[in-house]
Amino acid sequence: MNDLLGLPVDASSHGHYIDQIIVMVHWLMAILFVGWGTFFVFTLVKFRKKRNPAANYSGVKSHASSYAEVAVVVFEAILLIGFAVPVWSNVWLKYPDESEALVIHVVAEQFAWNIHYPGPDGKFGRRDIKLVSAENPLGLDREDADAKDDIATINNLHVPVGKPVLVYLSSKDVIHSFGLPLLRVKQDAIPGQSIPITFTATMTSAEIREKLAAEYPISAGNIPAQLTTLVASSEYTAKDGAAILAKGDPITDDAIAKLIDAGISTIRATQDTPAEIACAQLCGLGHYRMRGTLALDSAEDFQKFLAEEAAYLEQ
Ligand SMILES: [Cu+2]
Repeated sequence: MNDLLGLPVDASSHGHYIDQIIVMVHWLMAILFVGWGTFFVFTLVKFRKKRNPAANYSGVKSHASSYAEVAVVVFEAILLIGFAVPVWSNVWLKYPDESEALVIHVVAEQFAWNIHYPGPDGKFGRRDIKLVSAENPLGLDREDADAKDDIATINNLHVPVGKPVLVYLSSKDVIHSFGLPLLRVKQDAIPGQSIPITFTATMTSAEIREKLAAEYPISAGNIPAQLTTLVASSEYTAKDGAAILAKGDPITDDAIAKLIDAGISTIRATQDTPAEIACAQLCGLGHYRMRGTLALDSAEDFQKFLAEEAAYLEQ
């Protein structure tokens, strides 16, 4: 059913709950669509002009449509009270203890995501609105002892797989919405509020890339248009052994020409950054470019990311 609805890969521990509700809501909509559509056609035929030349001012006597409406309300109440509310309390209200989770502050602005990690000391440094500038979008006070090791990135969120993440979400200007489609996370970011949201990733970006990889046929004059937006998911070499594409290389027109020359007729390709942060609120003219990359790292890769950022900080 998830494939039928075109839902993206589910890379979080709670995603199946959300998907289950999406599927149920779609079933309800399908039943309503078929039911009301049939009723509409039925009335068109039954009350056609030929058979009913004069208008009937007394109206419908049957209660069938009232019963149908009551049934819809009952079904919706079951969805809401029986499924949506329990999922809400199970998924979003079960915040992990901060000692067991990776705590991250995310501050939205027009049109970027500022990500703030506490650094090795685990303490977030002071932020001051007076210090906000183009170089310091978070307004982080680097003089503060807790801020010295803090890591700040823009549009680049890394989280380790298998560890609960607790995000405190806020906004500097207007209402944005922090959307992580592959993790089934969506939460409005509201100026003046710090809203906690939690999730645990279950798949690394590399695993998702592997899952999304597909074979694309290539031949002279017949190149799938989306191919040049993807990256290679296998290695390809020419007949003389020269490398054409390594795993993860962007697929260029030039590379495709070389592959065809080498007699290769299909290429395995995938998305480079399958997971992203999307703003799900129309937050201004630049809304369309408010997207960040979300890297789902193995524990080692996440430590590597932190070490790289720490080294960058020392410079
Ligand atoms: Cu936005």
